[in-house]
Amino acid sequence: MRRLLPLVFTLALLPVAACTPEEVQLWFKVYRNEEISWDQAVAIAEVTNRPKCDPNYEGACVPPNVPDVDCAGGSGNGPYYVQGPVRVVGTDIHGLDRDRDGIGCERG
Ligand SMILES: [Ca+2]
Repeated sequence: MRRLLPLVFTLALLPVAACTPEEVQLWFKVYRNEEISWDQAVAIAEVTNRPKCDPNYEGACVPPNVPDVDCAGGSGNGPYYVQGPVRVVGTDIHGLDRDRDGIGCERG
C-alpha cells in the first residue's frame, strides 16, 4: 500500500468530480499497466471522491472532516483557519457565524 500512496495523492489532485472503483481499476490498468484489487480500488475511489471543501459553507473553502476551523485573524485557536466572509449553506458546525445572519467570519 505504501507504494500506492503517491498515486492516491496524484489522483486526489485530478479535477475529477467523482470516480468509481471500476474507473480506478481501469486507470491503473491503462496508465500503470497494473492490476489492483477491488478493495484497493474502493479505498482509492473513496479518497478521490472526498470533497475538497466542507459542503456546509460556500464563498470560501472550509477544510472538510477536520475537528475545528476558526476564522483567520480571529481569536480561535485553529488548527485550521478560513479567510471569510463565508456563507453558511448547511449547518454551522464550526460556529463561524456567531450572530447567525448566515455569514461567517464577517471580519475575517
Ligand atoms: Ca455572522
